Amino acid sequence: MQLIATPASLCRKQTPLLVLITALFFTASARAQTTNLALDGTASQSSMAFGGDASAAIDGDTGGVYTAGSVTHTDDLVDSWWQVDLGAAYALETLRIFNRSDCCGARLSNFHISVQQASVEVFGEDFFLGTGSVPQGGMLEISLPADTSGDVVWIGFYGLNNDGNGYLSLAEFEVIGDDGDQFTRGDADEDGVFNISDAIYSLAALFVIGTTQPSCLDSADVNDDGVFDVLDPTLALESLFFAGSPPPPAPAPPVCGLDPTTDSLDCAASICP
Ligand SMILES: [Ca+2]
Ligand SMILES: [Ca+2]
Ligand SMILES: [Ca+2]
Repeated sequence: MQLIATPASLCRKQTPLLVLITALFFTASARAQTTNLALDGTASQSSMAFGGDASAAIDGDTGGVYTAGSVTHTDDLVDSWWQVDLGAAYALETLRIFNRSDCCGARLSNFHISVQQASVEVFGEDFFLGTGSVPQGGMLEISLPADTSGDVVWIGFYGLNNDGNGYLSLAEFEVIGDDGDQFTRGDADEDGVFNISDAIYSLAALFVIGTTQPSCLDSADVNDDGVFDVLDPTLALESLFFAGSPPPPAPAPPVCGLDPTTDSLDCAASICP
């Protein structure tokens, strides 16, 4: 958490207006916790040969020596594919694909990567079409566009690989994304209800130096702009008391769910009731 505040010694001499101006710049942010979500997913592939189960790419071991037992292997068929189902939609940031290291590096080529949300592709890109490959023993890292949210990540050949066969092997496939803490947007005081107490709690956290900060800045970030500041309790009050004002963005009260955007705020833990 990064806090920006005027030293208390200066505050003592400030007029109320100056205190207010200072408080407008009193914001909090924290790096979102990301993790390899694939480790808790379910892997599958188009076929299997030589005992190379699909789950070998999500066992947390990037070792690429096939006989060590942590590398996948399809049969020699066209359009071989592998995928991991994350079990729910998560905000995703990075994919890392590790090639086997003991041989056959050229096989990991001529493929498409797809991130899907409810069976619809939300990100897709081709790699090494017709030439080149992920280096043998090497890794391909793909930075996903901001706000990519998906529940399935898929890799598959266009027919055959650049080595002229259908063998698809992965030493490991990492899907780096938000760790999946769940919260209700606006419920800054984490009591399970979105009401005026949340606005009061946020105003105190922002303006009264020394007050405990929200443990879930995502829930306090009412407008989901990635910053916790005076706009958030203001919009909370609008949403609560002005007819026609829009509800907070997802997960909007009373829903408790995942943050669909990859901002820099985070929860210390899930705060669902
Ligand atoms: Ca592995
Ligand atoms: Ca509340
Ligand atoms: Ca905000």
